Amino acid sequence: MTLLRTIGLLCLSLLLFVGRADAGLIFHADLLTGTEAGANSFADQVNRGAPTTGPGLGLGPSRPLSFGTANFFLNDAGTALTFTATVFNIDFTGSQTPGPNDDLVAAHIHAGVPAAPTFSVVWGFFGNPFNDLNSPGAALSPQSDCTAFATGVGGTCTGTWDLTEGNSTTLAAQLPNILAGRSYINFHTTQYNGGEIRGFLVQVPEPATLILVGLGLLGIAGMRRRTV
Ligand SMILES: [Ca+2]
Ligand SMILES: [Ca+2]
Ligand SMILES: [Cu+2]
Repeated sequence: MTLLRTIGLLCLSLLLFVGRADAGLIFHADLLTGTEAGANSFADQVNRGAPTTGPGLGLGPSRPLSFGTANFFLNDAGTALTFTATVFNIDFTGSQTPGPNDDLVAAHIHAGVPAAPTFSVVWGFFGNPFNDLNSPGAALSPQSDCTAFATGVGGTCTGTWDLTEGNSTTLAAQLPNILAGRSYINFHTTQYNGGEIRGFLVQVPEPATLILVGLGLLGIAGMRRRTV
């Protein structure tokens, strides 16, 4: 056996082992204004105006676009989806900026069926509905998995969607939608109460898996070259 062939076979067998060991799934979301859709969202500037400080829709000085990122981990058993989100230029306390238009009013995960521009709220983690039932933030008012930045405008949120939690649904019922790319995380503000930023959950291949696939393919390529 050539060295390359040995490496290739070793990587493929490691890959099978990793596949069997399956340590859960990772998802990533980029939250942007441009991803919004539907009534009263950032996409609906006919009714909500361009992003301004207010008071009043589309009134007052303009304000910077909001954005963020979120990372999710679904455990091996598929019973808990843990997430952390970081968001900029949305006012998490109502006093990070003078005007009300950028104030956070609610944040959720939405999921649903194909071909719909917006999906139903399936699990809320700030404001209404609040579905992270075992979170310490359930005792707060408003109910919240989020913490404002000490300085600057925005904050972070973290929580876990457990198997039986949900807004008239459950994680178990929504997993097929999430795995099929039909879910997004959404932050709603006073000005865009239909949604100011959102991002679809996209599954991220684990780095170890990617490296093993790459080495396995290199090994196979090496085998082919030598046998020609
Ligand atoms: Ca504000
Ligand atoms: Ca929970
Ligand atoms: Cu929402």
